[in-house]
Amino acid sequence: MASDTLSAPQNLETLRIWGWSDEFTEHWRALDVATREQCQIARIVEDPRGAFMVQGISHDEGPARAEVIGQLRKGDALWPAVGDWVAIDSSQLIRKVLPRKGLLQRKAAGESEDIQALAANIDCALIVTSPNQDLSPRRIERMLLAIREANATPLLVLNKCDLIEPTELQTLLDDLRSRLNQLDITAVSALSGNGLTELMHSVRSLVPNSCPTIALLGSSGVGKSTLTNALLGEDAQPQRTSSIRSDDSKGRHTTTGRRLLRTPHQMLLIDMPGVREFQLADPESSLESRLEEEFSDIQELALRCRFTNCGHEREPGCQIRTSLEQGTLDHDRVHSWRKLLAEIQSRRVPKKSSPRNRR
Ligand SMILES: Nc1nc2c(ncn2[C@@H]2O[C@H](COP(=O)(O)OP(=O)(O)OP(=O)(O)O)[C@@H](O)[C@H]2O)c(=O)[nH]1
Ligand SMILES: [Mg+2]
Ligand SMILES: [Zn+2]
Repeated sequence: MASDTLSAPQNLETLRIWGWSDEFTEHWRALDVATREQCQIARIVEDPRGAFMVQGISHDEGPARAEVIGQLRKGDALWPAVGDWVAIDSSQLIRKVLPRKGLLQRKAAGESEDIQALAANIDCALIVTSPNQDLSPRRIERMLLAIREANATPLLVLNKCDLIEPTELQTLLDDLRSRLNQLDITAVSALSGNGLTELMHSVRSLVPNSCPTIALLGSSGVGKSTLTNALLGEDAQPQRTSSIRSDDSKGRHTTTGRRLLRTPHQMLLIDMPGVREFQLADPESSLESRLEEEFSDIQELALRCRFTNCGHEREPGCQIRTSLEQGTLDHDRVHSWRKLLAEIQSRRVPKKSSPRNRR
């Protein structure tokens, strides 16, 4: 497509290497004429305190600094997040945020009800974990719901596989696959480079975009930045990494901001700070359907229980209980499903239906 059809004074190829795709062309065309005449398109690649760094305007230069115009602070205009496409004027002011493909978000840690935007317009999210105390299927399941809600494809990356024996690794992978309903899992060692080619193949086969945007999500110390550096190659300026604590294997929260970076293999990576807690932030209504998708195995069984209001405890003809007894369904997985369902439904204000109703 020629750049004039975009009616933006810039090269479409430069935008494409930063992840631009045709759906955003539609969004750009839908903006008012004044914005399109006075602005260029750029992508937010970093959001240091009080400012934004953008890319996509010029092919050769590094990121440019931008600020947000006052009007964006009012009303319900979208506030930029890393990964967003924005309209930026000649004074480097961000005038508008283009509609998103999706937003990865969570409830901010602690007591606050604030919602924290993690990354916008991602195609894929790597949930990075490692075979030590960090490994938590429960946390992975929460992240899965948020990733699906962001319209992105999840992939579990089991990093630091150099630290365990091959037979132990195989058992762990088998357990995780059965626990997480056949989720795509790739075992890698960011340190030795093992598994990285397979990881890139998996991403390519799961995500159709020619230049996908991939967020790295996981606790501090699992090796997100080490993995980012390995995928960026030697020519890139590396992300800082640091050793985990020897007493409890916890990370030191080395990465403090989100950064979108280009790899030599036409991929865009967003390295993120470690998240320990992952509280869901999306509306209850959409999360409930994500839960149904994510736990479709359990959902299908529940539909075949004798009673439509089966509580899956002691009711006769309960397919979930039968599968648990036969060992074809994982106890922890059912427990997680119940907990997440209760958590999502408890947000419903006012409470209309009990969790026992089928739909
Ligand atoms: N043995 C081994 N160590 C690894 C591997 N990947 C990362 N590490 C080490 O794990 C430690 C933490 O790595 P980081 O990349 O800083 O972890 P992070 O996930 O970015 O952590 P935060 O930025 O704090 O969220 C470092 O000492 C790395 O060298 C791996 O594949 N094998
Ligand atoms: Mg890091
Ligand atoms: Zn039942």
